[in-house]
Amino acid sequence: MIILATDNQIQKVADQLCIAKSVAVLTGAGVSAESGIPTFRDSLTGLWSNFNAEELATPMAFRKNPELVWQWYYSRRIKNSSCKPNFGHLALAKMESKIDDFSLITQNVDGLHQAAGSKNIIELHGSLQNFICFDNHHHIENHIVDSSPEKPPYCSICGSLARPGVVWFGEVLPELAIRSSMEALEKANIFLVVGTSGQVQPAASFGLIAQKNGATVVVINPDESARIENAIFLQGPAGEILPKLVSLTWPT
Ligand code: BV8
Repeated sequence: MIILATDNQIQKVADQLCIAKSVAVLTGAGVSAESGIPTFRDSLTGLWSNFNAEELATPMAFRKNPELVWQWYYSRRIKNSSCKPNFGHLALAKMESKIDDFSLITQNVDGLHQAAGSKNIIELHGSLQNFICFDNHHHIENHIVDSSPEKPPYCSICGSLARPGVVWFGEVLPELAIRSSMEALEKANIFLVVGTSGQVQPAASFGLIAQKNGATVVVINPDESARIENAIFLQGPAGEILPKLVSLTWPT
């Protein structure tokens, strides 16, 4: 992929970033694309090619066919474990080290921002590093998860089925994640929206909320359709735009 945004366009954002007191970033599946993790709406490949992610990522799908949904998440967990943070993840970790008040809000469940060294991470949709039981959200040990590729193990406390510690469609987001995100959007001078198609609520509304609070919103995405009205658009892959933005903002 090539960078379509001009150096001049990126420099204009760098000029604002270097004087920003508070920065918030929202990432979606696109920021992990260059690490080899298919984006959420990429057609599901192989065994999953005849399924729709939004239909599988629901409590109803799990109740209807726990083995199918379990195997999908198990395969994603194995895939994620072999993927490494890319230059986009690393650039966001460096940006955080340069800005006193920095919040990284992610829709992703792959753990790559943590692996890249980012610290103040708000996981809106949970994490594939964490498994819980369906009925009571008791923690399920990773070694029990790893030893059961075909079907969900049972919770040793209440006997209900294990499930991934992610937020499914139709489930409410963690209260703390929402509260922390709103706090970050209230004070951000700049809000970067990176690698998300803006289809999933409530994250899809964060750009508008940030704008209403007076932030400059910058969208980073190779796809024009991700544009947000009255926002700056830097067209190109996150793994190339973000490192360039960081090097132009902090040249040393
Ligand atoms: C909620 C975890 C309140 C699981 C995910 C009816 C009933 C109930 C709710 C609803 C309803 N109708 C609507 C809703 C709300 C619903 C929703 O928004 N639905 C959509 C589909 C219309 N939201 C919810 O249900 C949320 N909860 O609202 O609670 C409630 C509760 C009950 C009743 C009513 C209300 C919960 C949503 C959380 C779902 N869980 N993930 C899992 O991962 O399996 S969401 C899932 O989609 C992933 O987290 C993913 O990150 C996220 C968003 O997608 P994107 O990240 O944007 O990924 P996508 O593939 O779409 O796009 C990738 C982008 O990257 C593209 O733009 C591409 O151009 C770009 N890209 C590609 N390469 C690169 C790149 N960018 C940069 N660099 C590159 N190299």
